[in-house]
Amino acid sequence: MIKSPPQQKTNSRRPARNEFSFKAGKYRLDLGARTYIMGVLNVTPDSFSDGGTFFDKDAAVKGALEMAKDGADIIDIGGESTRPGARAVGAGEEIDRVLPVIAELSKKLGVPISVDTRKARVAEEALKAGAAIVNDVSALGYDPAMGAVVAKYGAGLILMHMKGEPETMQRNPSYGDLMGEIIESLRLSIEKVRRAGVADESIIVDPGIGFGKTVEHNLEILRRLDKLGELGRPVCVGTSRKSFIGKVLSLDDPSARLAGTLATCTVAIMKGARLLRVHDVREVIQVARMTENILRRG
Ligand code: HH2
Repeated sequence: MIKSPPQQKTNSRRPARNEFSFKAGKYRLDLGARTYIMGVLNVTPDSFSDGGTFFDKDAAVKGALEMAKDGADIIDIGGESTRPGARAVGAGEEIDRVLPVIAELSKKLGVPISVDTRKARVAEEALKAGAAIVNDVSALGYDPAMGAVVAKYGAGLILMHMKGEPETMQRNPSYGDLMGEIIESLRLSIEKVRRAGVADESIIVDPGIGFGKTVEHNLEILRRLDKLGELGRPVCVGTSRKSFIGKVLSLDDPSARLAGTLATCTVAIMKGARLLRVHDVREVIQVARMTENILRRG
């Protein structure tokens, strides 16, 4: 029988309990109680894993409702692929893709909707239509107006680290001190959004697996994820089906990377992650509950 797990004890500095409380619009999530799961829904023709699957509005709505039924705590909706080499999409086109889906889901879903965008205009339209969280993979690096929009709506904000731009970020990325540079960059982003009026309790940080990182960098981030505890905010991780898993396991097809994804999720939870961004909601929830039970009994 699954009982609710206690606090995990794996962060190098143990954050205070209120550091796990996440406020996003009308929602308050207690990320200290258990690992939260964010289902990925890309309303795009070209995302690396689910591209095309949810490009049709009805398919997207159905997919999101299924993920929620499977137990997803948040649905993350994106209208622009940020995979390496992806073509950038204009704000108008991105809005046309995500808005109808968010508008319909906000009436039907009982869990918060997150919009995966780097553009303040897209974020504002999504928040008006009922989204509660903005997932900015550029951590305000792309559009400095993002902080003010998030503050205006009292939304939640995921700040993700990315080195460079999606088009070129995988051309030989290098770091002197990988974790130190990620933490410093996220610290500056936190300061920026604070100045824009975003409350600390509405901020989550993410090391940005695969965004300007080699296979070795991604593996090291997972090994040393607990270092991010220094930032005093909950940590989100998105490893799901990503190419570093394909490279380690020699699997070209992203949908064949489930077992590898589950291994990365287990390690991420052990190293303090509070939110996992995944395609395979049902399977990852089982991994999360199992891992939490082991940690509690350890
Ligand atoms: N990864 C992707 C997109 N958004 N957001 C956060 N916070 N963390 C991540 O690791 C992350 C993210 C890339 O994956 P995906 O959306 O599945 O593919 P694509 O960018 O091709 O749409």
